Amino acid sequence: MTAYAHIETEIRGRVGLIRLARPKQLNALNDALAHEVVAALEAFDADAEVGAMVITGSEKAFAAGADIAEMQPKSVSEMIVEDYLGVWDGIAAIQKPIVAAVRGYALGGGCELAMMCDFIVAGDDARFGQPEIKIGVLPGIGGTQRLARLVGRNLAMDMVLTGRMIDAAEAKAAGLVARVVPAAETLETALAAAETIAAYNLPAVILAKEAVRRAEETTLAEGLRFERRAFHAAFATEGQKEGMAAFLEKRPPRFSGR
Ligand code: DAK
Repeated sequence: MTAYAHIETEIRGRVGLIRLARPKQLNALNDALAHEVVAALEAFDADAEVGAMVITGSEKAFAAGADIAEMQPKSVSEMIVEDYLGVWDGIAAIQKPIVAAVRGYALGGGCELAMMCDFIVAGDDARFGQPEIKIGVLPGIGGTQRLARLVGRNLAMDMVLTGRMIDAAEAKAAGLVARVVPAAETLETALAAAETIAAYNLPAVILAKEAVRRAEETTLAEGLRFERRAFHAAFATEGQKEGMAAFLEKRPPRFSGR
């Protein structure tokens, strides 16, 4: 497995696990770490032994945001020419589902990274925020767009304009996270969810992820048309025949991944 400097990766069962590993900086997202996370996701996406991924951080912080020390001296020309942190756009091209397991702080780019994942499992000690306004800027990798779509304009404006953090319970009530669990169970819950996903018919999983993602980007009519065609396409997979036959024969399915 590739050696990384700022993250740790491993495969557990059929799940590719990525742990952000800059604990002293509360997993602040520097440029090198961003490249490593996207490279690791791409490697897992291409690995037939992996069916889903989990991204996690430490107990204290999923990630406290982009690395302020790295960012502070940058000129606008550098930001534009380097496309600083633009590498995160690569997550949108990952086909297999990604679950975020969040404990502690998920702030700024950390909250944005969690939102780029397909769903969030939060420990009851998780705290989410977009505090960029406090350091003179604004969210830059989706914090104004994904947050507003997930929680609505009122709470998004509150968080983005005041920098207020919300706790796991408020995040759950607002629809930012899928599940809240006791803090110590966060990673195992996310891994179990990912393992469940990884056991299903992979082409159907990929189509299902893509169809739900469409809901954020298109009209209802277009989204429904896409869903219908994706549903039809599932009938070209071995997994559809196997899954339905297994149900009728009252036995567990054995999916081939094709
Ligand atoms: N960057 C760099 N270092 C950080 C950091 C960060 N975001 N957050 C924490 N650290 C470092 C601290 O400086 C400290 O380092 P030492 O002093 O030990 O050397 C260490 O981590 C421990 O932090 P604290 O001592 O502050 O710990 P506390 O428990 O007292 O406080 C905290 C925890 C999370 C409340 C606090 O650390 C904090 O407020 N951190 C900053 C949170 C923040 O403002 N996050 C947003 C960052 S801006 C872009 C797209 C996106 C972005 C940028 C560009 N483009 C497309 C171009 C995103 C921007 C952001 O995310």
